[in-house]
Amino acid sequence: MPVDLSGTWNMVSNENFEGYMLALGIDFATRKIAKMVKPQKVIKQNGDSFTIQTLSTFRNYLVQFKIGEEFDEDTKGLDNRKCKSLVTWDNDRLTCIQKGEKANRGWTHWIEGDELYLEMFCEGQVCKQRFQRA
Ligand code: VL7
Repeated sequence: MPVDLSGTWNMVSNENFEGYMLALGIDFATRKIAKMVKPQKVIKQNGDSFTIQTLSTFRNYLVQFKIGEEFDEDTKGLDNRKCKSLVTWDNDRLTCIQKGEKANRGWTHWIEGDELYLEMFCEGQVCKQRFQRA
């Protein structure tokens, strides 16, 4: 039985978001606003089906997928790119590879103690975020 990431989670720390956004080519004005926001993750996990909402006062982002099934991701409102994305369990880490224009792009989520972790990576930059239950 895999872990259950379901719930509403508030961001409590955000490391190297700037480097990650630069790797994605996000413009200065957008980065300035984006780094101020503390997004909330709303995760719904039902067997192999997931919905992950990233909610903030600035922008919202929604992704839905099934484990092991590649899907077309449009990062609309973020860097506006198309990716072929695939999410799998790497032991207890939910891991996504986002194939597209940007090399080595993806993210991984896991739980440690009472906290939800997220690492987002792109072209050598790693952004580390931590969340606590709302
Ligand atoms: C989604 C932002 C930077 C543009 C707005 C930033 C603040 C947040 O894909 C993501 O999460 C995965 C794993 O949980 C599920 O989709 C992260 C936020 C990354 C990238 C681009 C800055 C603009 C608003 C919605």
